[in-house]
This record gives sequence, C-alpha cells and structure tokens, in this order.
Amino acid sequence: RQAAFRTDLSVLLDQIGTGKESLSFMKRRIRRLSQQWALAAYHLDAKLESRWRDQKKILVHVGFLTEESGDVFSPKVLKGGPLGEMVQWADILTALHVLGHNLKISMSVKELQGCHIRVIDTFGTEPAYNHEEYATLHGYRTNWGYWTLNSRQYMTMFPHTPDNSFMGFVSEELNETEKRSIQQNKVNNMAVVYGKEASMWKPQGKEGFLQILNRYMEVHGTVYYETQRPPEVPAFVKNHGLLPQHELQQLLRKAKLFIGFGFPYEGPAPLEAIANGCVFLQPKFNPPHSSLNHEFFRGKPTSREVSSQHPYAEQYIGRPHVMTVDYNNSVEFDSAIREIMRTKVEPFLPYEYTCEGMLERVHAYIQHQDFCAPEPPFIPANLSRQGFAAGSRTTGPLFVALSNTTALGWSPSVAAPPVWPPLSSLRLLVSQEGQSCVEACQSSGFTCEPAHFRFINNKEALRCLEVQCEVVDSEINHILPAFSVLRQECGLQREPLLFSCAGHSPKFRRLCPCRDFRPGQVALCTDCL
Ligand code: U2F
Repeated sequence: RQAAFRTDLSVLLDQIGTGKESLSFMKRRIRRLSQQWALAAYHLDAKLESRWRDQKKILVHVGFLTEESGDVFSPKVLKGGPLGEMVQWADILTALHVLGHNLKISMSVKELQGCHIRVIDTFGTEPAYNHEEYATLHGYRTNWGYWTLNSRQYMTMFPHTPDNSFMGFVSEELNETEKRSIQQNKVNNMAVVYGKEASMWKPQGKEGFLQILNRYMEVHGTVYYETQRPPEVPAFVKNHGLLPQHELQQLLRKAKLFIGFGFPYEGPAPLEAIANGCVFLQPKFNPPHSSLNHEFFRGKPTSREVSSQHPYAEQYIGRPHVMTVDYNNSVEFDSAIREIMRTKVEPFLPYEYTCEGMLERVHAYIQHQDFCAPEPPFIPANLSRQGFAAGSRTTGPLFVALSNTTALGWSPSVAAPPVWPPLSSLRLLVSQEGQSCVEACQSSGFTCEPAHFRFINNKEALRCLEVQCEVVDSEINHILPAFSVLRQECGLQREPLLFSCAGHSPKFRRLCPCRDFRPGQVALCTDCL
C-alpha cells in the first residue's frame, strides 16, 4: 500500500496512552508542534511530487520507558532529569505517523516480537564495539553494543559517526514575522544558563566565569528546586525553576546568550536557543572527553572524542551562533561575552533539525535502507583507471571519483538491488596516517559513507590510487581497508560488519568511501531522495 501524509495527530496522541509524566511531556510536545509538522508534511509532499512511498507496519518499542527497564526517566520529568530522549522519541513517533505508516506503540517487553530492528541509540555505537566476537577479543566490549547488527541499524541523536544512521529530532521553527519581532525584543544583556539540574551548576572553577558573566549580564536559570534555592545557584541568578518547554522558548526569545557549563552533553536545548536567536557559548574540552577519560562516556560503545559540550553546534553551526572557548582563560572568556553583546545574530536552525528535514530523512531511510536483503558480492571485474575519474594528486589527499557503475563491473544481467546511496555519490579518498575516514572525508567537504566500503575494498582501488603494496592481506580489523606507507603493506577487510568510518591507527592510511551531501542534510546525498 502507498503511504499518505497525515496532518491530524489525534490518533497518534490516543495511541501514546496516559499514566506517566514522560508520556504527558511527549504529548504536550506533539500538540505544541502539530502545526509545524502539518506544514512540513505539505511541503515534503510537494517536493516528492507524489512519488510512491510504501506504507510500512512499524512497531515502536519505547524501551527506555518500560517497567522492565526500570523506567528511571519518568519520575524525573518534572525534577530536572533528562528530557532529550523524550524529545527525540516524541519526534520519531510523530514523523512516522505523519509519513503515513502503520504504527504500533509498545511500552512493554511482553509485546515485543522478533522483528527487523533499528535501535535508537543517543550517542552511537561504533562498528568495533558492535561486533560481539571482535569486541570481546580486542577490548571493545562495553556495557552496551555487541549486538552484531549492521551499524547503520543504530540511529543517533546527532550525526556522530556516519557508521550509524542519523535520526535526530526537531526544534521549533520561526516564521519571518516572529524572527523580526524576536530581533526587536532581544535584551542584549540577558543570559540564560544551560542546566536544569542543580548538579550541572558545579563544574570546577565555575565561580570565576560566572562572576565575569555577571559583571556584564543579568543571569537567568531554569533550575529545578523543591522549596529553596539550590545552594549551587548563586544569589545573583534569577532562577525561574524548571519551565514547561513553551515557556523556556519564550525566555530564550528575549535572551541574547545561552551559556553551557560543560554538562549535559549534546542535548537539544542549544539548538532551541540558537533557533530563537541566542548565541550559544560553551566550553572547549582540552583534552577532549571520551569513554577513556570521562565517567559519563565510560562504557559507551564509542571512542569518539568530544571536543566541547556540544560538538555538533561547534562543527556544524559555529560562529556567530556558537562560540566555543577555553573557560579557564578569563581573558578569552571576558572578550567572548563582550563580543556576544556587540554582535547581532539571526535565529538559525539547520534544515536537518526542521520538521521537513526530519521527515525527508526518515522517509529516505524507510524507503531505501534495507538490512535484510543479502548484498550480492561486488566483483570489480572491469574496474580500471577509467572506472575512476582521477582528481588532483599533487596537493592534499589522494582523491578519485568513481564515474559510473558499469565501469565498476555491475553487469545489468546481475539482478542486484539498487545501490543506496547511489554509487554516483562515491568519492574515494585516502586519509592521513592516524586519521579516521570521518575526519578525512569531512576535511574535503564530504562525509564518510559506510555503505560504499564494499566498492572500494579491493585491489583495483589500491591500484587506481597507485598505492605501493608489497603484500595485500585480507584480515579482520576495523581499520581496513588501509595501508602502511613505511612497510608497503596493504590490507583489505574480510568482515563487512567491521567496515568503519570511525576507525584509525597511527601508522596506517585508510581507504575512505566519501560521498557528497545535501545542504543542511548530511544524512542524504544529492541523488539520495
Ligand atoms: C541531554 O539531555 P537533557 O534533557 O539534559 O537535554 P537538554 O538540552 O537540557 O534539554 C532537553 C529538553 O528540555 C527542555 C528543553 C529541551 O528540549 O526544551 N527544557 C524544558 O522543558 N524546561 C527547562 O526548564 C529546561 C529544558 C541529551 F539530550 C541526552 O541525550 C543526554 O542523555 C543528556 C546527558 O548528556 O543530555
């Protein structure tokens, strides 16, 4: 059956049920954003020009709210506990409903049946941690992960490593009139602190920079409290208590600055602040935080190095909306505050965090990602130098673009499923020693595409790149395909589940399958829709 866009959310709201603060929070959010979703559905429908979309039966098992999991979230909804996960789940449910799929919502393990799964995984799972046997043998076994899935079955909150699929969530969007009125009513010396729980207000050395901030600005907070002001919150702070989402938005509309103290990591609030015309000021982490050196990330199935409180804001948005500074350097901090008071910024929301952007992405995943069909072996029969259009070799990384599929040995007689993302998006690139494919692709303006590894994991790719190989081994190691310049050793990957954008190793240069992406939508290549 064909899926038809839905703009009426009442059936969804009924399906979610009642009886928990977490569910009420999600329903309030869905109601509040309903018009925005309807408009997005209308726009995407027009953009897709009534192309066929399969209607799928989707079971959404809200695992973190089940009794079986202990449901630690629900009791803290009104007490400053994490809301980011609820924001995301509310938005996923809405997106699936609006796209017209046949949803069943499960809140109990009893209702789970064997099915094709996708896992909502906030911080992501890298391939080395996902493969049970490899993780166990090589020290990547953690509390989570080792489910031996295709790593793209894990869906994250931000585009961390492209080894996983980026699911995301949405933020409030403003129309032109609202944008104008926000800019007229901005209070230049008003700051809101990021942190709804008192414990988030006691990072080391905080007194210093809060004093500096208070020298220039009126400081507001939305910290949960029961009866008295929490001792962690200084007396000069105007604390509003934990606010309902729409009231927080109103506060952000007036404020000029939204300031983070280092925790929580990677939440939705900075995007909401930036969307409401605030500058987000956050601490740089030097050295970066990771599962090796920080309690919060310990046991998480990733080696990702977190360079600031919100690396997405730092890397994908940046100045003038985001400023990432060293909070231990009071001169730098002081001048950042003064700069923020001087600069005029417009409300900004990356397309991938709009309702339309999220619908577009989820639509593409549902329509094109298929983890069940076995991938036919790729035989680069007539792969030759003509198969690759050579790029510039003299400067920068080695770089070639695959020109077309026939040259790669896809003969039309093979009944292969269509490749997605399409092969036209592939750009083969070689990383520097020690560099991952995430970084290598990013530094050339592309993104790593794990689905394309199987096309470049062959001797022909090495030959086209003119890599000197004394030997070419085929091994099980998550940094392969790669080669060592010094030893002239080349290695190909023997276990497709270990193809990894994130992997890197000091003495190896990696073969990286990069691809282009649509402006503001890193999950999708130009021809991906
Ligand atoms: C993140 O979870 P948090 O819930 O700590 O993330 P926040 O960025 O603080 O915000 C989540 C939502 O809380 C709302 C706000 C955001 O959409 O509008 N809110 C509110 O309703 N009232 C208020 O007074 C203040 C905020 C992250 F999302 C999780 O994945 C992580 O587990 C967690 C820890 O790193 O951080």
